[in-house]
Amino acid sequence: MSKVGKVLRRPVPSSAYSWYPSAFGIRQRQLDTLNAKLVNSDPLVKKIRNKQPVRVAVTGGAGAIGYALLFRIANGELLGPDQPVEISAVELPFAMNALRGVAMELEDCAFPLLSKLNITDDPEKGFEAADIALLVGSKPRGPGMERADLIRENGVIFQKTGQTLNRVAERHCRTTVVGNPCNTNALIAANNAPDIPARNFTAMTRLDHDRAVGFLAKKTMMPVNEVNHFAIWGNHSATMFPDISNTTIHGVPAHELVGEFRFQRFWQNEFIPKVQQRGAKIIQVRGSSSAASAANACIAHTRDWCLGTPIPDWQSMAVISDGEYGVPAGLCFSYPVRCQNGGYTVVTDDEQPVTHAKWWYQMKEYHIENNVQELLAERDVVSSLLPN
Ligand code: NAX
Repeated sequence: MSKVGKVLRRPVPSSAYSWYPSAFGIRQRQLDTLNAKLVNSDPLVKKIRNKQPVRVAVTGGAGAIGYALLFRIANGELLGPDQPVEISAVELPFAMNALRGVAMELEDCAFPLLSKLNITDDPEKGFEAADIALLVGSKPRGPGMERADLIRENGVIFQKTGQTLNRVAERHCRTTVVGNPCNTNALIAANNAPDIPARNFTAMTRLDHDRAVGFLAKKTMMPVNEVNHFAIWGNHSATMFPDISNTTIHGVPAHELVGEFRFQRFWQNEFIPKVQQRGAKIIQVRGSSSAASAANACIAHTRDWCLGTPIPDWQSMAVISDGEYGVPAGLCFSYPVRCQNGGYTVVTDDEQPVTHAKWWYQMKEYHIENNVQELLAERDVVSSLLPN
């Protein structure tokens, strides 16, 4: 098994103290004490608390997503309106001129929170002392290129990136992988950075999550923040599983709102294909892939990870599995997660209170297994890049 087999996450899962009595808040106090210890020993959380500049490295800064991302980070949308940031943008040599132009524009904005801006085509310099790494740059799929070739070619890039992060980034560096195939790229980077905890590598399925929440809000004519407890499971690909079995809309379970039978038809025939195919649809209509919405999702994913998700709701993040829900440990798999104090926990079965007919569970198991199989196949393609 790969090095990222067993990972301990934070905050401490509530199940870890289930043998403590919950009366008089005893269990909660134990959890809070342990979490506080972990948080106080986290240099990134400390930096954010003390408002010291946080160093954010971004690859692909001259690309479409990078262009939409950098300005928002500099404007304080990643870590808050009072948190200084240093940006280090990393590009390939051929795109350095374009990146110089982006840097000039950033200077022209005179962002008060941007304490330092560094652009480079040398990853060693780019990732040096990075607290957060947003890995957006990757090779696009060319005409006639097989998915396996794309996975292999990008795999080599993410192998080097993982090794470089291991050498020069901070040990607490949080890495969000956006560049596709993002789950497998995150897996490769995590495997090649043995000194950085595997839990610090995640891949972005937040765009799929937000797209689905947007559809549900539109369908029910409700504000988006009234749509809660939605989840994306698995791989960021057309196989992903958009799960509305626990979703509540304005506090009411979605299936009660729509009616069980209509809900089943809507979910299977309309909703799932629509979410799975949304990326392709955008390319068809816009002529190029999602950029501003992807940048927005990257910011939301990383912001929630560092600053927390609104409780009791959850978000979707692809994280290195600890074996939850029968997913092989070490795969990078999208789960519903709660973030708090700079860490995350996978939402467990017992936190999903809604009980359904048998077919709901069978469907979920089927889709999770499909995603596991796809990710295992991707892992096989890049097995030579995963040191044992
Ligand atoms: P662009 O082709 O516009 O930009 C990519 C940029 O990355 C280019 O400027 C390129 O020079 C740079 N780059 C490539 N390899 C690099 C490396 N090793 N180091 C530094 N820079 C490097 O693509 P864009 O539209 O910005 O998309 C970027 C990636 O995001 C793609 O892989 C795309 O598939 C992926 N996406 C992921 C999404 C997700 O939800 N996870 C959704 C949006 C997007 O499709």
